[in-house]
Amino acid sequence: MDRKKFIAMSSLGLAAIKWPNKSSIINKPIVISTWDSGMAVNEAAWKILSSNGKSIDAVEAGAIYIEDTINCCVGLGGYPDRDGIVTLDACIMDEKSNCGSVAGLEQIQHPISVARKVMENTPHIMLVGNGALQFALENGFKKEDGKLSSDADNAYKKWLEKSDYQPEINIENKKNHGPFAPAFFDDGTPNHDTMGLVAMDVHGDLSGAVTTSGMAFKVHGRVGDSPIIGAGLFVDNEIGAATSSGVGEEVIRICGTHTVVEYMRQGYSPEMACKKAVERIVNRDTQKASGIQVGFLAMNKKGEFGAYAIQKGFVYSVKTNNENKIYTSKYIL
Ligand code: SD4
Repeated sequence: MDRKKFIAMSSLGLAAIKWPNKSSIINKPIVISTWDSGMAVNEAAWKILSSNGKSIDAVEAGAIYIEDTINCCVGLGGYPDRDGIVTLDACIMDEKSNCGSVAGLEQIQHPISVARKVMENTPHIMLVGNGALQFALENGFKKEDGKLSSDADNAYKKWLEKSDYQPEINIENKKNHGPFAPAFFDDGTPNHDTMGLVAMDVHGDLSGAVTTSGMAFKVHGRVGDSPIIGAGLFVDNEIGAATSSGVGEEVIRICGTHTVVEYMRQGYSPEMACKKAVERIVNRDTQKASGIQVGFLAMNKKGEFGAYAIQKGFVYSVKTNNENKIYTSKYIL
């Protein structure tokens, strides 16, 4: 930085912020992902990262892995909407701010790969519903039969008994939830597991991916934060990247992951940046926040990582050269 610019920044109180340069990168490659299910996702991504591959390929591989796994909230094995239809949301973003997204996609095994094709093969960013399906089929994806997995079928039948419309998710701590928030489904399955992951490769480049079936038993057509760039995922290769899990509406309201990255740009650590974003949600309506969960997970350009949630129970997985480990997020309420 030249002297003039330094003095100008000092007078604005900005001199304390130091941007990492290549030599200060301390932790690469690295992949971080939401929830404990992220351990296996990290391993899938690591195969690419550890052989000097690109972070965009690593995050896609991680997302593909979980889309192939029976999981209440990801992929075709996920829980359906209130009409009994599984609708999938996914997005992907690379180090050049290229991004692609699909929402409300039905009967396609790998929405993350369709999102990547949107990124690479179209001038657009987001395709939804039938248009996304048509695009997937045109690009060689196979239409699956649309049957629910047996887990999802059982959960849906149970839900139909009452058909209570309670669009709440991610409250892992039963005692703490609000008046209308189910902590777990009746069979004991926790009501969470959207997969968001962020990776930095050996070249120091950041990418991220998110894949989900979204909120269980939602209104048909409802789209959450997960496929929305700046809400469920944001990557700025100069600064860092972030992803989210929880009640998507609250994340969208504050452009959650973009907000987290902007806090990192101001010099906050990943954990503090996530905390500041969570505080925005909590401070806006504390009573409402006491009944819901939102968690943010972030990494900066040095490979430092951190998370914060509204409530107890948000965990995340981190894979580096030294470890693949589950961390517990701090929380506000
Ligand atoms: C959504 N954020 O559709 C997602 C749900 C989620 O773990 O994160 N579940 O609002």
